[in-house]
Amino acid sequence: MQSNAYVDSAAKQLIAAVDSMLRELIDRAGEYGDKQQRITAVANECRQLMQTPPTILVSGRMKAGKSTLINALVRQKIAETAILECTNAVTVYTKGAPERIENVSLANRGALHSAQSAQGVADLDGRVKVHYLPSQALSQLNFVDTPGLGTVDVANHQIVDGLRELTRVPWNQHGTAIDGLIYVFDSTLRDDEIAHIRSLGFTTLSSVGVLSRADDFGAGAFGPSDPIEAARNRATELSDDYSRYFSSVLAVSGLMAESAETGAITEPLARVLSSLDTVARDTLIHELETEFPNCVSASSRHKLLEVLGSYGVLEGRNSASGGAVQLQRFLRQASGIDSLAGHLGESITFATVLSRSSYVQEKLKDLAFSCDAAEVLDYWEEHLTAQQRLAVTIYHLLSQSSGSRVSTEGVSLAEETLQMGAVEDASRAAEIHALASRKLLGLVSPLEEKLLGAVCSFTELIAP
Ligand SMILES: Nc1nc2c(ncn2[C@@H]2O[C@H](COP(=O)(O)OP(=O)(O)OP(=O)(O)O)[C@@H](O)[C@H]2O)c(=O)[nH]1
Ligand SMILES: [Mg+2]
Repeated sequence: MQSNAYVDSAAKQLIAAVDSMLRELIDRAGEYGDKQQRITAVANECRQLMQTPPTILVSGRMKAGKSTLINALVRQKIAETAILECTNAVTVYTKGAPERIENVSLANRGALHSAQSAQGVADLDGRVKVHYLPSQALSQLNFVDTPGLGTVDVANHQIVDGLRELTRVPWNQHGTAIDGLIYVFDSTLRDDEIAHIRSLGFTTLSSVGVLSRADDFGAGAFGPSDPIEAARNRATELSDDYSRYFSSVLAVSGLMAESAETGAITEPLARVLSSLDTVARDTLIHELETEFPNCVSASSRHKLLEVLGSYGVLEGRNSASGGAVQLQRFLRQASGIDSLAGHLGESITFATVLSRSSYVQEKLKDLAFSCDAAEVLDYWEEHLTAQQRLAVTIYHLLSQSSGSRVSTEGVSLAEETLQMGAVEDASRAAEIHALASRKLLGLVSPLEEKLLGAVCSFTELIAP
């Protein structure tokens, strides 16, 4: 895995390089006579796109904990959550003031590939909203909440079916489509979930799996072993098992993170919890299972379980004696939300920047052709480093590879190359280089040949 600093700066450097290229293009657009306006418009649109935070779709089976997770990530209780099925629209959460909710009409947006996709998008009309709110957390990422898979509600089922079209349609005036996926699940993926994930069409690099309800994993909080630790171990195994779908699988307790991040941990709550610190564990487990316990009032028991879950009550007692701040710190740390936020901010953001850079490059090619201005392509060469250009090329080829023309091994080599990025892991780069070169010899598909060729050039830069 890459070091945090690298990916962060790699994404920033790539944005800066593409931006300086676009600015030069705008400055010199006058040289293209009557094409000036067109070139300027395209370059401005691309600049806007590069600056827009990535938009991440949150999907998963009904009641998997999607809305709870969004609240935790946005640090505000904005999405409705409940024990019964409750999300029945697609809502994009994005930064904006004043706070408001707008309906999006999708019918006229973007080029749709077929009558079938037009129908899919039409079915979503009136069920997609954008919720603008002045939240600091939303300056880094936008989130999209969705109804769950496996619903028997016909309208919700139609929405989930339509998501595969939605991911390709721009939802805002900047032409931004959905960039990445958080898939929320609580044990293993079933066949319909795998088919759904594939249909959404994201590359592995842009997708992360969340093993949710980590606080309730396995035998749960009352069981013999720590559920969060067990969930983390399981997530590590699943990262390998599901490497075809996700860049990583992370164990998260959405409930504990939501409570920690949205102001639910008050001093009175911490005080009640800390009063339980001296109660023996077995006694407390028994008390929590009865509706009218002896050690706290029935309403306090209800409130504690609602906000903290059983694990939070049992394991948070000790921290609670240090007050609300310490309890909140414990919950956040145990919830695993920081690892997820880190992954979104690094890997998925980097993948988004690569994907958008690739879009900009395609736009330049269009301009070069339609404005008879082949020189604009030189700007790309001049402003981006060889490493940046190769990374964009690999990403571009990868995004074309979802089909059978490239072997899964070819795809995973390319993805690993990008993930490794230029952490300058020379020995790993040399290994991948050797593998890719060997594979190149026996190739039949032109796309795979290009992909592995790019991997070879990229790894050569890292490990000459
Ligand atoms: N113990 C525990 N409960 C959770 C966790 N995440 C969510 N829940 C609870 O599970 C229930 C469903 O959570 P939601 O966030 O509404 O789930 P959802 O996937 O958005 O549900 P739908 O939108 O109806 O498909 C709520 O009562 C949450 O409090 C978690 O990490 N641990
Ligand atoms: Mg929901």
